[in-house]
Order: sequence, then C-alpha cells, then structure tokens
Amino acid sequence: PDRYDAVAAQKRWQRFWEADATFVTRDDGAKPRAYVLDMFPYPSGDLHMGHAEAFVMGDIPARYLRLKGHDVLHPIGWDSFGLPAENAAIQRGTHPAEWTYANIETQATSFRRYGLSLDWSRRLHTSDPEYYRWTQWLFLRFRERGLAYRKASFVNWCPKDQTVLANEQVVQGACERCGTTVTKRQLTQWYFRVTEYAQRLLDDMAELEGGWPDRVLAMQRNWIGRSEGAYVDFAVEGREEPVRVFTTRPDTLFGATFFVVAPEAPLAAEVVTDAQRPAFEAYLEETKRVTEIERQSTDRPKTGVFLGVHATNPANGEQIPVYAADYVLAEYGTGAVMAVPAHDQRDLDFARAFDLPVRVVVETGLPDPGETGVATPGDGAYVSSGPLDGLSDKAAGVERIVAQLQDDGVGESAVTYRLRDWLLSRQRYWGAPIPVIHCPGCGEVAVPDDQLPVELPYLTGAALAPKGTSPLASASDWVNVACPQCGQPAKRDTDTMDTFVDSSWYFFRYCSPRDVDAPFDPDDVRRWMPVAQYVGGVEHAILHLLYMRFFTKVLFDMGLVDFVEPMRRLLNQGQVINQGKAMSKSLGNGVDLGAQIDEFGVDAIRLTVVFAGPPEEDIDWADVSPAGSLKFLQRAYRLAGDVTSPRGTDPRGGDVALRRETHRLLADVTTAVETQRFNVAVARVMELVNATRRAIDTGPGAADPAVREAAEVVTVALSLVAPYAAEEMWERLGHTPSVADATWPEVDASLLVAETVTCVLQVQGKVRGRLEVAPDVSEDALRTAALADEGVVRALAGREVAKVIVRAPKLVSIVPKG
Ligand code: ANZ
Ligand code: ZN
Repeated sequence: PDRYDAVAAQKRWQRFWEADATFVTRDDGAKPRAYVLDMFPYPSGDLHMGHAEAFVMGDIPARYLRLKGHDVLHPIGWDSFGLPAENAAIQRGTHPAEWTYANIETQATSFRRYGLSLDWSRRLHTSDPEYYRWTQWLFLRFRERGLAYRKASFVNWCPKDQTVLANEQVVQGACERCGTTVTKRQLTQWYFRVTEYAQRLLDDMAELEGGWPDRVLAMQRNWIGRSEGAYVDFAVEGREEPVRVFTTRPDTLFGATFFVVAPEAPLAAEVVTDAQRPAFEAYLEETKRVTEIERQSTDRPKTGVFLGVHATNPANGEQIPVYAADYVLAEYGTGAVMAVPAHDQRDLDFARAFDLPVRVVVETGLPDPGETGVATPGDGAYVSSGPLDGLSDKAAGVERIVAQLQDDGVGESAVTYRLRDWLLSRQRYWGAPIPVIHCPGCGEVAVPDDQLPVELPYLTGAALAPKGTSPLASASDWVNVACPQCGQPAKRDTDTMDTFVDSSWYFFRYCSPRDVDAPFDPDDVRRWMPVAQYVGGVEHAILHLLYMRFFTKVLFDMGLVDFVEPMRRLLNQGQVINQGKAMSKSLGNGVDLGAQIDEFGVDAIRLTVVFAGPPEEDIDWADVSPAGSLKFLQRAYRLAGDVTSPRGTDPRGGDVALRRETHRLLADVTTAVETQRFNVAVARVMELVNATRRAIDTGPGAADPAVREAAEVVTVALSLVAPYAAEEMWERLGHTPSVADATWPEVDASLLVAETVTCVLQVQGKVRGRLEVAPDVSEDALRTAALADEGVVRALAGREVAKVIVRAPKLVSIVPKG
C-alpha cells in the first residue's frame, strides 16, 4: 500500500542525518551565515509539548535559511545547574549530577526523535567544568570593572529553599520556584551592577523595535522604570548631613506637609528619638513580615510611626514631622519622600490616617482632596507656592523650582530607575562557585585565571540540605586554601552563582564551544552573531532577556564583541494547553507528548502544532487534530509517488494553470515563513497538494512537467515542518538525500502577473490601436473600450459608426458611415 510509514521513516532518517552529519554547522566562507537559536532547556525530566512547540518554531527558520543558501548555526545544549537537581539529590541521597545528566540524556534522545536540524557537535552543559570555568572567568572580568561587588542589605529570602532571590525571582511576593512567601534578611551578598547599564538597556531597545514583540519591550521598559524628577535636600533634626528625597513633582514642594522614610532605611534608626524608639522598633519588626507587593498596594490601610523629629522644607523653612512608614521602600529613590497629600494619593491616605494637614498648591478645578480623600495629581495653577505662583503648567513649574533649588544648593534635577542591581550569589551547591578567596590579611582576592575552574567539591545527599548557609561551607578541605596573594590561610567564598549568570552568555559559547583559551573566539562570534532568530517563552521577558542584554553590553565595553544587542529577532511561542490547563507546568495533565508521537508520528505532531495558529498564540489540544495532520501527510506523500516525469524535467511547457497556482502559493508560503506566519504557510502547502492532486486525477495528468514542479515545491516547503515525510518524498521524486540540501524554489514572477491578451483595433481595415485585455473579456466591454480608444477616436475623426465587429478577445473592427 502506498502509505507513509512514520515509524520507519523516523528511524531511517535519524540514522541518515547522524551518519551524514547533515546538520553539523558548515562555515566555508562562501555563503551568508545565519544563527538560529532556541532558549536552551533546563533538564527537568523529559521534554513536554512546550519544548516540542518552541523547538519546532525554531526549526522552521533554521531549515528555511539553510534552503535559502545560508550556512546555519543551530545548536543545542543544557542550562544544567540549578535547584531542582539539588533537591532531587537531597531526596535520593545522591549527587545532583546524577539526576541532571540522566535527564539530559533522556531529553537528548527525545530531541533527536523530533527531527530537529540541530548541530549536536556543539552541545554544551553549563554544569560542565569546561563551561563554568568561563562563567567564573567572566565574573572576574566583571569584578575588575567594578561591575561585580559585595554589599550588605536586606535581601529577598526564600524560607523553603533557604537561599536569597533576585528581585526578578520574586513573583507577587512569592518565590518564583516554590511559591513560598518571601521574607527579608540582612545579608552580605554579591551583586552585578546592572543599574549602571539602565539607560543603555533602555536606549538600545531602539535596535529591537520591530524584531522583538512589543509586549516584551514594554515589560523591559517597565521593569527598568525610568523616572524623571529631582533630588531635594531636607535638613533633619539630630543630623548634620541633609536628607535627600527623590520626587517626580518638585513643583509641589510647597505642599509638603510631612516627611516619610522607609522603616528599614538606616536613617530611620538613626534619627528616631529615645521616646519614640520602642514604637519604632516594634513597627520595624512588623515591616519585615510585609511583602514588597503589599507595601505598594493602594488598598492596604497606611501604617507608620512618628520618629519624634522634624525636617525643614528647603523652599520655605517650614518644619514638618518625620515618619517611618512601610509604603516608602528602602531600595527606591533615596528611601525617603517629601509627602504632598493634596496631590499624591498614597500621601493623602497616610495624612488622613494620621490626621496631618492637606495643603493644595496646584489648583486643578477639582474638589478639595482634604475633603474628598481623592488626591489631584493633574496640572493647574500654582497657589501658595512662592516663586511658582502665576505659573500654570507642570513643565514650567518644575523648571522654575529646580533652578531655584540648584541655585540654593539644596537640590538638582535627577533621573532614577526602578531597576535594582542583580543579586547573583546563592547559598546553594549546584551552581558555579564564586571564584574569590577571603583572606584575613588581603581581604577579597580573585582566584588567579590559571587556577580556574574552581571546581565544586563532591557533596551528596544530606550534605546538601538547606541550612541557610551554603553547603560549600561544610566542605572544609575545599574551603580552606592558601591566599593566592600572601600565602596565609584563607577561605574560599562559599556561595554559588545564580543560574541566570550561566544563561547570560551561552549563545556566545556556541560559536566556539570547545575553545580552551577563552569563553569564545571573538572572530567566531563576529561571523555568526547577532542571532538572526531567537525563540523562547515569554516567561523570560524580563529575567533572562534583560540579563543577557546586560552581559552583551559589558562584553562590548570589554572589546570582545562588536554589537550591543545579541538577538535581532525574538519569537515568543505560545503555550500548549489542554482545555485551559498549562501543560508545561507538569507532565501528564492531559496530553502526553510521547504518547501523541507514538500514535501519530513526529511529523503529524509537528504539523499539528504549527497549523494550530500563529506561533505566538496558545494551542488548546482539544481543538486540534493530529489524525487530520497525518491524513494530510499521506496525501502529500502519494503525490510524490504519482509523479512520472523524470527528475530534472524542465517545468516550462508544463500545464500553465497548475504552474500559476504553484508559483502563487510558493510566493505566499515564502512570505508567510519570513513573517513567522507558519500556520499560513502550512495552509498554502495544503492548497497546493489539492491543486496537484486535481491536476493528476482530472487535469493534464501525472506525466505533465508542471506536476513534478508542484510536487517538488510541496516537498521542499513541507520539509520545514514535516522533515521525515519530506525526506521520503524527496527520495521518491528521484533526488539524492537530504532534502535539507535542496534549494528553496524561486518564484517565477512572470507566472504571477494576471494573464492578458492583446486585442487589435481596426478602423476601415487599418490597425489604429491595441488593448491589453483579459482572455475572458466580454464583447460589450471590449466594444466600449475600443470606441473610447484614443487611436480609434482620432481615426474616426468625428464620423458616425456604421458597424462594429467584435471577435473577443483578439479583434475589434470598426466601419464608419459614408
Ligand atoms: C512628592 C510627590 C508629589 C510625589 C506628588 C508624587 C506626586 P515614580 O513615578 O514611581 O518614580 N517616592 C519616591 N521614593 C519613594 C520610595 N522609596 N518609596 C515609595 N515612594 C517613593 O514615583 C516617584 C514618586 O514616588 C516620588 O515623587 C515620591 O512621591 C514617591 F504630587 O514626591 B513624589
Ligand atoms: Zn592574603
């Protein structure tokens, strides 16, 4: 029977691709290069539908660019450090590497099965010493540039995982990984100074407009959170140095009726009077139990405590009371605010709760906030505002007051960012050790480059159990070392790096994965990068995508790369859900990828995923039909078997109607693939399969050269989505494998223009004009057009027409009277 055998084809072509090294990156210099990359996977169990979808969406452009004549880099590797491996090792009494590398092997087998055009020879794992040696090397370079540093501060602490978390890893007040409510701890930790790059992270987004989804850019912009305003200095009782506040509304300075500092900011403990200290300390304890989200919530009743001192408004010398309140965050701006209750809702809520005065200084025409409880943040005429009175727009007000503050030396214009420095140290085992030694005499000393990597000591099971300090601290043979500078006894840093450090540079490593002298060869990176197409989930819109942009900018500053944005285009594939449930969260809630593949074959599943809708949209598995996909593949496969003309047959001279259809659809498929409308591309291939089938069965027949042309277009186009079936078809069509080495067919533009016929116009038997008309033009339309033709009108010279003979579509003959 003429049926496509998916299981046999999968086995056969996997073996072929491997033996033929079909997808090993070629770089002979003759062709343009393209780098197509999927976010590398984390080895948690086997692959699920989400992986399959993401990698298929990356495989399409990789295969397409190759067929279009590029050398393509399409690598694979694993983001293999991280907590789940460590938790598994604690449970099983084993080493995290066991779980990690076993899962990697499982996933690797699955990836091979999915028919992805991946280059396995460049495979990397971030937990291999050959890789993390360079993660450590990069850390040291960052440190030399002042971009990696240690400081003590209140940090996010996950009580369950017993480790600190970056701000980006706290979602709605909970640990991103385990969902436990995050608390605060005062600890000394390592940070990357990403704030130094805040403005460049914003500015360089101009390069990404159009190539990245707008919503990702918006999320990054929002996360970086640039605010323009001013610093204003207030003198505070009991303190010599003035206290700075950051405000976006310096023009409301005359409306400041009190002053608020974050409870955990050192300033609060410093200025509080003895009488108020017990109340303050009790409040501070309370604050530690409140999440950042709650603190910023507008619904939550305002709380706080008077510190017993006053601040002086630098504009009018007025004394205003100083409070500690948790709605002010220690880590934003300066950790202190001037409160203007009339024009700021949070301040107004606080003023009403603590019975503080509300003074309107901008007349907006709205009712008095002191009475309504609704602040008026809008523009208006300034009142009771000294030099601002008479002005009525915000820009002018801000300019005037800032100029005055600057003149008086009590303020200046300022820009702040919501972005915080990236907390990168973790008190866990399964990560890259921070390559620093602490010496009693020399302080912090970098591990010399020639002693990298600092390899993890071998720890298993209970030794890894979370206890608030790093498990590495208990490996005394490992911890105790001679100081590289003075030789005296010293200790290694026992924290490991956040795994987002590992994933911030892996795409560079793929360009020269076996380099033993450097993290990557700058020449290789220059040849392959930036990445033409990056594919991955929108859950990385902030974390990974912001960090890797930061890394790239630092590498640019180090002169190691010559671009500042590493990913030209980004595609966020949707999720595969099953009647509303997200499948990628856990295996087995509905659709099991492996079982689907066993039943329908890889190609049918790939095709189903692609055909379901635009790649960014979620797919509900209840709405799709893998059985229908398989049926379509069978139809396509039969076409290839029906073609009887030999390979190399010139399609010119073949059936014109089918050729027109072929090239019209080919043009559509090409555009659809280039604009990432992969579902549309599949729909057009389906149309072409139908048209070809009609041509064979009821048209010019299987021997017509146009039929071969159409079947080849189907095969090559289908190879993007259903590579196994396409390989079989290509072979049936008489070609030597692989179809991946074929060429994407050229659209013949002459077949796209609508067909016309030249109609000759005669007057008294002489040719007086010509018209380009449709072959099926009506006699009436042709008569009217002919009589209106310039040449005909001139030849008639005003004479009446006796007779018009129309032979559509080729001839109109006009006989004048007389
Ligand atoms: C006085 C004022 C008057 C303010 C007014 C606003 C409106 P964004 O836009 O988010 O940057 N603020 C400053 N530091 C803060 C902190 N650490 N915690 C909480 N709030 C803080 O907001 C800047 C405004 O938020 C600043 O401008 C300050 O309140 C407050 F009619 O100052 B404003
Ligand atoms: Zn020393």
